[in-house]
Amino acid sequence: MISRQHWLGVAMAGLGCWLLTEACQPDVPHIYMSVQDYRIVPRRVHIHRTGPFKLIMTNEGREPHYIVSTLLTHPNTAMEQSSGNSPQVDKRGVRLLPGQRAAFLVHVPPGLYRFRCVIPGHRGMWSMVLVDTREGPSAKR
Ligand SMILES: [Cu+2]
Repeated sequence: MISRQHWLGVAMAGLGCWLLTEACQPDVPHIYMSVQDYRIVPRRVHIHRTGPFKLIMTNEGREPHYIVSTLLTHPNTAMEQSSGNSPQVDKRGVRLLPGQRAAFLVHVPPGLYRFRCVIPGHRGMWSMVLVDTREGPSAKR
């Protein structure tokens, strides 16, 4: 049985890491999502992992996009603060201006998490992330 004190230590270690740099957690896999006019690449991401991962979204288009997802708004998802021009996060998701990048540290329960852009006329912009409990080779095509 794990003591409460141990859990607190783990939580504080995690927080310390979080406040320092991302280099602190070199084993955390990075998932890159390219937000374009008017699609999200890749369409599907399959993560075989129970631990945290990092999701990095970049608006590579010329239009602003507003990506909503329950993964982005989950209590165990935190956006990294960057200096300067930070993307705007709200209760639905993230607004990304052209060229903006948002990095999230994600530790969500297994499930299928959908992403879509809710700006009128941007219907083709969707993607999904499947978080699987089984550890194993990643990237199902
Ligand atoms: Cu859009």
